Amino acid sequence: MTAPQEHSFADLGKVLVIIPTYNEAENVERIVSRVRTAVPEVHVLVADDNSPDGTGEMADKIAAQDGNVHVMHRKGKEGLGAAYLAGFRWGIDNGYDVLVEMDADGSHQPEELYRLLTGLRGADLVLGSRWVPGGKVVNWPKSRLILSRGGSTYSRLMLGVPIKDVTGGYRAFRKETLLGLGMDEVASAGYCFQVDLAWRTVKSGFKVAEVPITFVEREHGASKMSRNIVFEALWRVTVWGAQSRVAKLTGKGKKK
Ligand SMILES: Nc1nc2c(ncn2[C@@H]2O[C@H](COP(=O)(O)OP(=O)(O)OP(=O)(O)O)[C@@H](O)[C@H]2O)c(=O)[nH]1
Ligand SMILES: [Mg+2]
Repeated sequence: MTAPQEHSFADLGKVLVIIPTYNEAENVERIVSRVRTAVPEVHVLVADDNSPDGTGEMADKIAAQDGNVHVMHRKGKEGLGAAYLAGFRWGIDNGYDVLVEMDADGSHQPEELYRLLTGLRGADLVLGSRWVPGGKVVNWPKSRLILSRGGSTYSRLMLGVPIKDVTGGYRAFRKETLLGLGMDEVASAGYCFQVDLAWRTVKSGFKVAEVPITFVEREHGASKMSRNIVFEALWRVTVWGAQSRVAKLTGKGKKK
């Protein structure tokens, strides 16, 4: 599926797709080229955490050939959330109006980016969603499906956010949304990062839309997901949900 040629997103301003990488040498060239082909007007920022497998140098070579591709070299592995936050700041400082989150491993298909950008015309944040009608997951074992759906449902109920896929990581933000949600206080570790960003967006009164995506499990390279990341996310969501209930009961509206 490719974006029909008549699609232009100039009305949204300058769009930056941020791709965090850690040991994605097998994927980085392909993902950047797919993005640039699918929606040629968007720019790409690869945010690499000094990957030992040379992903950062590969990204430099791509950037040397294509002026619309940029690379951020970070000191070491600090997690995907920290890389995104640094990428958002770089993008905003460099005049981008729309900041997109996309994994390097092909799970988020660049050919569906036009759906997110189209959705952003009527929203402040658009989530690529696996769990709305038309959304799908390809190549996941049942255990992973249950974990992901369960995690999303649990977060939705605990936090009271009206979002079906609250843990997903294929997203498009308007710059104003990021500036308005208090980026400096976002929990940047693991899956909490995505949940926290979505929750803050809703609480700040911004409009969130979900568009269906087909999520494809990674084919190359190793996953960075671990049991600890999942448990940490569940724990934090539980604490946030409890805190926000207590705050409501005691009349203090805000989460710490
Ligand atoms: N810069 C940076 N990127 C990271 C870090 N951890 C993960 N990433 C990137 O974040 C994206 C998502 O990581 P994945 O390992 O695919 O995590 P996942 O999608 O939950 O796990 P799988 O389903 O097994 O692929 C990929 O592009 C990773 O390279 C990190 O510490 N720093
Ligand atoms: Mg992945």
